[in-house]
Amino acid sequence: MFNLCCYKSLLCFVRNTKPRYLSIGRYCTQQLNHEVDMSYPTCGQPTPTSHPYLLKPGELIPGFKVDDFVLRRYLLMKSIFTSTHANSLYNIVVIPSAKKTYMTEKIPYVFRQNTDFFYFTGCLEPDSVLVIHGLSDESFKTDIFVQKKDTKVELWDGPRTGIEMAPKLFDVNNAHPVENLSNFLQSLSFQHPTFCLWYDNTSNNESTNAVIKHFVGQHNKSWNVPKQLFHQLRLHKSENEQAMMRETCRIASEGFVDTIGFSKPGRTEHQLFSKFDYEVRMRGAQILAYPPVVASGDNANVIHYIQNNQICCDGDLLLMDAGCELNGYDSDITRTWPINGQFSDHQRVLYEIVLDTQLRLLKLCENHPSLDELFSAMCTLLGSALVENHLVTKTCATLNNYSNIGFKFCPHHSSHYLGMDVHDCASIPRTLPLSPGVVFTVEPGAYISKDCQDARPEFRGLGIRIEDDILIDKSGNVENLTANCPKSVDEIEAVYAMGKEQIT
Ligand SMILES: [Mn+2]
Repeated sequence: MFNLCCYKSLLCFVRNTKPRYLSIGRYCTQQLNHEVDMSYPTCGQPTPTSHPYLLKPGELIPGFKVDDFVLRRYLLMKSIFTSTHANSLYNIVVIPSAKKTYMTEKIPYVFRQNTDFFYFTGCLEPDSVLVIHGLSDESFKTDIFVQKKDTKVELWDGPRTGIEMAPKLFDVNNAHPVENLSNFLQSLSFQHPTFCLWYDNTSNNESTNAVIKHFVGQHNKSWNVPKQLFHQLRLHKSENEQAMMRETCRIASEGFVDTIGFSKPGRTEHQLFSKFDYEVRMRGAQILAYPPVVASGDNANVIHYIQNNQICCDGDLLLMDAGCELNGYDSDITRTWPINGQFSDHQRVLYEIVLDTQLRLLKLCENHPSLDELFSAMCTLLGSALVENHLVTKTCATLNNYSNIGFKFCPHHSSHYLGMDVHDCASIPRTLPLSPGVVFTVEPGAYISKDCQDARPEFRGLGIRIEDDILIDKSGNVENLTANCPKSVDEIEAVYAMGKEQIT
């Protein structure tokens, strides 16, 4: 059989060199293994058979076996039956996938699976629906609704898993064509007239929304929204998830090292965006976790600046907030560095204030505060440091307390949960004390726009944020997942200088 690997070996033979294995650039050293489990035909997503370089035997998603998803469904049903105390009711949970969306006629946006659907199935296909239903957490059934095989469509869009393979691939009881969802729900309701429906109607899957609306209309019922139950499960990361969080954070940290080294006056913000994007993808990330903020000079004072269309000038700082998504898990890092590689005196003063605040917040994490408590600590710490270092005008310092001053100069929260979504588990309040398995960000900033009247003139036009991703491990210890991303003034200046040596 002739394939790329054989072709490479042939070339090596001709050139009398040692064979080099097909790799993702210089970053992937994993050899292709052709002795693979042939038990899966082509499916709608990578399998150990079709993509042995991505998936180990038995994995459904890199790093996760199908059992991980079965366990999550069990835990969901357990929390549903516990939450309702309704053991006599027949509970039906419907979770739709994301829909394909289009930029313009026939031109799709990059598909991203609905996070909850992905968490409970490991299925990467659009137009699918998961239904879990039963009388107790000991006896429930799982049905998945997927797109039927269709040779004509698959010729354009690539293979689908189909009805026949789906039960085996996702380890569910049955699979059905997605068109049968409505009839399936009807027949469940005839068998179990006292059913209780769980559905999150905030998804963009309009066809499933319509089926559910019609269904509850017919039965004159409403539904319960299970979002918070989903998020309670997703909030605490399993050991496998923690391992994936470490990886996504490692990749993004390395992307920052390369981007800092690549930056110099005259490069555009967009070029630095591209450098980061390139470096994380070369290391295996599928996409960026969000549109990065690459903000030079005063642009850093626009918190969600994503235009990224300015030239970086000598003497300015650059604030970059970027992260990647690896097998469904997101990193979220911010670093600020001088575009010419050397902090000026004023830049250094403000930078050290933000860094000192961030280090103090990381230390506080050892007491497992809530994210809101971290935020209020940030406001006070930052406000007092800005006043004590005389960055704030006298008028502003007399009229406000430390906490108000901190909030004036950093109008965003210090922290959010992090995981499969960047702002993960958004329905979970930030008032809960941190606990093992939770991942979150610590990201104080100080923003002094060029028009700011509350700061001394020499500090105007500076915007700084420093953001790390933190895990509370199973023993309750604080693990900084982005510890390898340069942060101190010395580290940043050294990484910048090292980058210049490498560029020829
Ligand atoms: Mn963040």
